Amino acid sequence: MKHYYNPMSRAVTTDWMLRELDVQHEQIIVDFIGGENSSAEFRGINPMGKLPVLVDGGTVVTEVAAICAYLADKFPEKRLAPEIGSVDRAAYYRYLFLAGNTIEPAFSLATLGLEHPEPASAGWGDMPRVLATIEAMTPETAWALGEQFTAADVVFGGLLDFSMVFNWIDASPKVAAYVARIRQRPSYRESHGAFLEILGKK
Ligand SMILES: N[C@@H](CCC(=O)N[C@@H](CS)C(=O)NCC(=O)O)C(=O)O
Repeated sequence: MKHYYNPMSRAVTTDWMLRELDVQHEQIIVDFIGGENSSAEFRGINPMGKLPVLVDGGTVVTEVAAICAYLADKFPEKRLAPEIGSVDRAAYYRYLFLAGNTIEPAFSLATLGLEHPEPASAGWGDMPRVLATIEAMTPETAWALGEQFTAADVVFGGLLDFSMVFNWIDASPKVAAYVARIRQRPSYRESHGAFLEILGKK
């Protein structure tokens, strides 16, 4: 498997997932600041020109949540996804899709001081609703699905962590405590070390 990565990108999250799984892969650094992601070769792999990308044989997977979900299913023995068809699987999908579909666009607009003029038609609604949903879905203890840490924590917890690092949210005590548990994980510490150091937050 090839993982197209840069330590100052969302690929830090998929790197964390790969470390949680402890599986062999080739890490290919793409200098997107220098424009390497605009090359014909890279656009041939991901027309969005974005990181991260996972290439597994002839299969290309893009989008943080899709990569994490794909990896969790590829290595079921690592127990980073609940069983297909289980009750937990439904909650798992919610966490995975909420991050990219709802939290990210809402936060991206909010960091620019913008709000969608029609929250009822914007898929992500508005910030008060997004923050209320984050609060409701953040676990009081342990992980998103209970005692079992899963890819839902990598995706949802990873995004909350980014949000705190970049001061996008004023985290509630419950969210701050969940993110603190995330930050204790050895794989998180390995994957986020360079990123936090560059930002001067280590
Ligand atoms: N929705 C994508 C977002 C990926 C993304 O925006 N990646 C940024 C780095 S964090 C990127 O590659 N930017 C380069 C560009 O768009 O030119 C995902 O979840 O993977």
